[in-house]
Amino acid sequence: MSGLFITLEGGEGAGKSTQIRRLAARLEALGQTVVLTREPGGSPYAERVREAILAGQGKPYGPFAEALMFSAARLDHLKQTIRPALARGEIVLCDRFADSTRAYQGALGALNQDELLALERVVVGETRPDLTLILDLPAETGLARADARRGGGELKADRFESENLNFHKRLRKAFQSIAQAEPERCCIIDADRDAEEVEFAIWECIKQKFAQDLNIAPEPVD
Ligand code: T5A
Repeated sequence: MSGLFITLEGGEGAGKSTQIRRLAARLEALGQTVVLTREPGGSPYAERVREAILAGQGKPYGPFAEALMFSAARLDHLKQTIRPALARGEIVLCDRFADSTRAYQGALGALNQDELLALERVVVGETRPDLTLILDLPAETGLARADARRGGGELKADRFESENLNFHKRLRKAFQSIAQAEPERCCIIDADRDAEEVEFAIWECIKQKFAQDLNIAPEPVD
């Protein structure tokens, strides 16, 4: 018995947290057991690593060292949370996963992509997502949303939010390239519209991909 592993990816403020909750509710309404989790984080050890990374503690050591920190957290998250849930036949919805390392640490530059992919193979092994939803929107829009959520400057931007606009533009391109390179696994969702419309687009994608697994009745034809 093996469940489904679905990841949500995208730049800052893309709406992943908003959409992952909506998707979970729709799947639960079908009677599915859903595990909602996130990266970095998703297990007690990985949550501690998250705090350190987002506070910028890895930054002085460079992007590859940060990739190693994300990977250490991911190893534990896979072992403690993701693999056991999949083995129980549950649906794992994960807010960010290995594509974020490819995109973010890649976009920071000066990293050998082959080395990053080799690291991913070692850490992730066979536990690859069945589907990755990439929420795509202009970097400026995502950053404005993230800023508004922080109260327009009342709270400090975290380690990656505070990178410059060019970084966030490179990031968007990096996610688009991942989707182009792996169309079987990835579905690009236009996230620059109302949350309801984004939710609908995500659900269309889920139905297309998993109608049989989820026992979703086909749409009536007019
Ligand atoms: N990272 C992570 C790496 O560098 N490498 C890695 O390997 C991994 C795993 C994680 C950081 O770590 C980096 C990436 C990140 O910088 P985080 O706090 O988890 O940090 O940050 P994010 O994943 O970016 O989460 P955010 O909360 O910033 O963005 P979300 O989840 O995409 O957006 P969400 O849903 O919280 O929405 C943001 C705001 O916009 C509103 C929401 O209400 C909210 O206020 N909103 C909308 N507004 C208008 N229209 C819509 N359609 C909207 N949808 C949501």
